[in-house]
Amino acid sequence: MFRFLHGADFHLDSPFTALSREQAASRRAWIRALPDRLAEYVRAQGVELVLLAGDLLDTGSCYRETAEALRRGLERMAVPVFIAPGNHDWYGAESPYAAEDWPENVHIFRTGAVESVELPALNAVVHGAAFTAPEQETSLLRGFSAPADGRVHLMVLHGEVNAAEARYDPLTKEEIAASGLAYLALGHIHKRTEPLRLGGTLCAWPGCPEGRGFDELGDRGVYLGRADDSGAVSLRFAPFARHRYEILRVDVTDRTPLEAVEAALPQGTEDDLYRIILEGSTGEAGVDLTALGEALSGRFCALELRDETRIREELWARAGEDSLRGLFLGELREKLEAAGTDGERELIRRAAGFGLAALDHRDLG
Ligand SMILES: [Mn+2]
Repeated sequence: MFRFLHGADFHLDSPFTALSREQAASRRAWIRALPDRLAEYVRAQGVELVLLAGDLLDTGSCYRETAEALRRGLERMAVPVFIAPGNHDWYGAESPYAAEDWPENVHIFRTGAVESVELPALNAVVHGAAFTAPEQETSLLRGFSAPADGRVHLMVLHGEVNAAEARYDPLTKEEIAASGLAYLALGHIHKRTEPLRLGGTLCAWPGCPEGRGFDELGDRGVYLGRADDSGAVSLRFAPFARHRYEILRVDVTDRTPLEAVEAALPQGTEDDLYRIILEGSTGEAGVDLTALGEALSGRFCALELRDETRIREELWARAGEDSLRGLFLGELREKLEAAGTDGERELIRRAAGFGLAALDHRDLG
C-alpha cells in the first residue's frame, strides 16, 4: 500500500489583472507559498509519491522567485515527484523546466511520447508525457497500454476527455478504459471533478488548489490517493485553499443590511475573499455601503460589496402629493409604467431613491 498526492493547475504567477497592482502582488505571493505548504502536507500525511498534472506555472516566463519557490517546495517533499507540463507551462528549450536546476526527486516529462519510470520500492510504474507547445492536438494516451504485470501503473497527463475541440490533449474515454492504468492523474479542468471510473481505470481532475477570482469559488485542493497491493486505487479530496472566494447574496428586506449580512454569514470567514450582493427592498435611504463595509471590516481577507437593492414600492404612494416630492414621483412613475425593460425599471427606481435623498439632503454615501 502507498499513498500519493495528485495536484494540478497551480497557475503560479497568475497576473490577476482585475486587481490593483498591490493586491495582485500580494495574491501572487500567497499562491507562491503553495509548494511549501504542500510539502508540509506531504510529510505530515506520509505521502510517498506526488503526481502534478501540469499548468503549475501560469506562463513559461515566470518570475525567478516563482520557479525557485516551486523547486524548493518540491525538494522539501523528499519523495518522487512527477510533473507532466500542460498548455501554460509546456516543455520547451526556454521553459523554466529546462532552465532550472531541478532537485533529484523531481522527474519532469519532456516529450509528447509516453515515458515510463519504475518505482520498485512502491511496486509501481509512473507514466507520463508533456505538452511541448501551447496546444496538443492529438491524444497523448493514443495507443498506450500498460502491461498486466502485477505492478501498480499510474499516469500523469494534462488534458481533456471527449472535448468539443481538439486543442488540449483530447483523450477519449475508450483510450482510458483500454489503458490498463490503475489511476490517471489529470490536469487542465480548473473545477474539481469527482473521480471517474472508465474500465479498470480511475481518473480525476483535482482543479486549482487556490481560487484566483470570483469565477473559482469555494473549497479547493488536491486529491489524496491510496493504492493497495492489488492495484485498487481510492481517492479523497483534501481541501487546501488558504483563501476561499465566496459570493453571498443577502436579502435586506425588513432588516438593516448589517443584521441581514450577519445572519447570512458563516463562521470563520477571516481568510476568505467575499463578494456580498445585497438584494431585496430598502427604505428611501437605500443602503450605505461605506458604513456597512466599515462595520464588517476585519471579518474578511477582502470584501467587495454590491448594492442591487431597490426602494420599497410604498414610496410611490406619495406620487399624488401636491409638493415637489409628489411631482417628482409622479413623473418618474409615468416613466416606470412606460418602461420596456427590467433594466429601465431598475434604473428609474434607483433614480427615485437618489432624487428623494437629494430632496431630503440625505447623504447616500
Ligand atoms: Mn491547462
